[in-house]
Amino acid sequence: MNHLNKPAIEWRKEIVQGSRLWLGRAITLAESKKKEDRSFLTEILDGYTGNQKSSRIAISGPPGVGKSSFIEVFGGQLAEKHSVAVLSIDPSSPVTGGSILGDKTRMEKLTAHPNVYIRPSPSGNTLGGVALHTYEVILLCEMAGYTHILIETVGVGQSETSVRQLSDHFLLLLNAGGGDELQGIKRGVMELANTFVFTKSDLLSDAILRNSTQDLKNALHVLRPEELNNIGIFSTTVQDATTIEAVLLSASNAVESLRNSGRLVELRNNQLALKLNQLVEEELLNAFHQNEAIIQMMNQFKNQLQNGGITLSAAVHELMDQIKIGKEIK
Ligand SMILES: Nc1nc2c(ncn2[C@@H]2O[C@H](COP(=O)(O)OP(=O)(O)OP(=O)(O)O)[C@@H](O)[C@H]2O)c(=O)[nH]1
Ligand SMILES: [Mg+2]
Repeated sequence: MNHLNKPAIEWRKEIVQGSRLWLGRAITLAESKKKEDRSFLTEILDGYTGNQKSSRIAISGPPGVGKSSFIEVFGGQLAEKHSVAVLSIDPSSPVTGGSILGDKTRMEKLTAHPNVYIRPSPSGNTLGGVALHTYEVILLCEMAGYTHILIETVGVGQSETSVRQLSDHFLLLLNAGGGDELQGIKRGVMELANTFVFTKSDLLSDAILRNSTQDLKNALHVLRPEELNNIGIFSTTVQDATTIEAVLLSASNAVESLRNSGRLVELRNNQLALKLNQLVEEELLNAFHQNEAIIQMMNQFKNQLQNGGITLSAAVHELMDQIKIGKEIK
């Protein structure tokens, strides 16, 4: 197949040689909903499963906590020795225009750095969709020679799980505060992160930072007692390059130790299996809810349930029968 008059193998050559133009075009294919684009991408990726020597680091946290500002410094330090791709995804909002503009100004130096490739992802997709195309975007970036992939995502509960499944290391940025800041963070997210970073420490007193750190340690002591020694906890500000470097070292060491023990391959393979499950479930659910016959039956049952015309279990069984007899759930 030809796309833009170029066979897939030529696209791949361009990408491997580091052409940002063709990398960008391939990423657009990954983000496309068109079937022919997706299958052309399969041809480009043909057999490529990523770089086993790369590091994929997710950086998540609540809106405005300072993710992009942190990445500007953290990514800049990485870029001194490595080539870095920064992917920002925002599954929570249907419009990313604002945050893309924000990121451009907050990652000014990084944007101009020759070793750095920055790509904001359009959102408005389903979470699974974001996870799928981001995974393919990671592969494309690695194919293009980027060895460090930073994935920024706004933490909105579910999105962290999705992004965790794409990364080797999960950095969670947190607001320190009056002591109740941890309550806003879901327990599940606390269980996902490898490194915790309180941001904007320049705006806070030492006492507040100490209390927040202690609260976090207490929570982790209950939730993850055996891992406590492997979890990094930091307080920093964008002006504090030394601490950000310490965060970088801690994250890099963690990924290296995974790699050296062989657990990185295992982790990535498990992630792929999980993603397959997640995506199939999501596709099934979408297909179910978009199916005309199902929609009609659901509406009919809703009425019948209200006036006792059908029992709940009978309604469920009839809907399931509709699937079993294979009436296209496309
Ligand atoms: N004082 C201070 N302000 C900071 C620091 N880090 C970030 N900020 C400010 O906090 C605001 C939000 O920063 P961003 O880096 O855009 O935060 P974000 O988490 O990427 O935001 P979204 O992507 O919109 O969720 C900006 O006005 C930054 O200038 C810091 O260390 N100290
Ligand atoms: Mg941001």
